[in-house]
Amino acid sequence: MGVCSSSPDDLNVKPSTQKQKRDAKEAKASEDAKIKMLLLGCGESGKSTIFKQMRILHGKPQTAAELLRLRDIIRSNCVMLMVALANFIEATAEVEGLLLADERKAFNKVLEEVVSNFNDENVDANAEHCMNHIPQFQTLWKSAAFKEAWSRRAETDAIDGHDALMDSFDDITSADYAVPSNHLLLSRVRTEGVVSHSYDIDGAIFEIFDVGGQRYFRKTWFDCFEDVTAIIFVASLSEFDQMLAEDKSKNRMTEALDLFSSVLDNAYFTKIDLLLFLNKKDLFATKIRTSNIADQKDFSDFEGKPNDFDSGVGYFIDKFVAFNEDPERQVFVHITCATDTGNISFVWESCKEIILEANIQASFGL
Ligand SMILES: Nc1nc2c(ncn2[C@@H]2O[C@H](COP(=O)(O)OP(=O)(O)O)[C@@H](O)[C@H]2O)c(=O)[nH]1
Ligand SMILES: [Mg+2]
Repeated sequence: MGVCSSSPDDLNVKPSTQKQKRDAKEAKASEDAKIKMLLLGCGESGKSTIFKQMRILHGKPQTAAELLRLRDIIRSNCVMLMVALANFIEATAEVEGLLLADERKAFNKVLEEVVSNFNDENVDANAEHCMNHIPQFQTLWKSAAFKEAWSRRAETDAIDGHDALMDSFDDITSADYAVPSNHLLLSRVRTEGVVSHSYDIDGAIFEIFDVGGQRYFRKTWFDCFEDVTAIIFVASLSEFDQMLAEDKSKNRMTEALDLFSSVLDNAYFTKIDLLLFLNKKDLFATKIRTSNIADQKDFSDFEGKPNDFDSGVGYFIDKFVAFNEDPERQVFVHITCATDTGNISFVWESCKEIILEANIQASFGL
């Protein structure tokens, strides 16, 4: 995009300064052509998984070095799950009592060598623990005690969905393990600060920002709030009966509702329609069969059919959408499964159209 310098002022500046000015104008023009999209939401809602899906759909495949790192992250995720369950079992006598003699031996070894010096952020150390305790983890994952602990995972820090990793434990710990895309999408590292990536999508440059969702990371969000075209707010449907990792007295869904309300009210975003992804529909579908929404203190006003997927989803949609008091503004709701590439590809097609339209309107100042 060329910019002519024809004003008298421009003629009076030195050539190097003229060039700087021209570069700055060009940079500004290309900034304007960019679509800036934020992924916002609480920790573990699924933001980074959607960020990964964008790369699967529009970016380059993982490099060999990235795949190697992912292998270690996945092994570390297996250890994180086993530690979360072991902590719960140790503190819950009736579950600990389910351990058989050989399982108890494996359990003690894991407590002593893994749990006692565990640091969930040290991927390398955890991947090493994984490889050094394969028989113990195999024994424990099959045990009645760990099955019971998994069924009570809402009371632990276990990440829903990571049972699928332990079910593939033999593959994951084999020497020739090549990370499949479903494991890539299940892998979890906590996002710290803000990360972004640009993709050329249908001729438009989308710069997509992923942020750390836990309370202590939210202060970093403000750095990327200017000139935003679109926001995807991600909330996990399946977390209506779970407490926050960073505050065990706060229901995760209530935290998501509060955060959504503050995003809607944020002065930077008043002109932006919001795309709301009510995520983890697969886990919600399983959970709703046995967990009643009305049993949660914060949602005791639920009057829909108990154990019914549609009633539950409808109730939470109403709760989120009710925060939008501006008739000029829209909240587009999608019920998603972020680990399912087909589902995200389908949902993204309609979101993309809305975002491109919003970008055209914004560029005409509408
Ligand atoms: N089963 C299932 N797991 C999901 C879904 N979305 C995210 N996850 C998993 O939930 C965990 C947290 O997701 P992540 O994207 O890291 O959350 P973030 O903290 O919001 O970035 C990861 O292990 C994901 O694989 C979903 O729709 N279904
Ligand atoms: Mg993340």
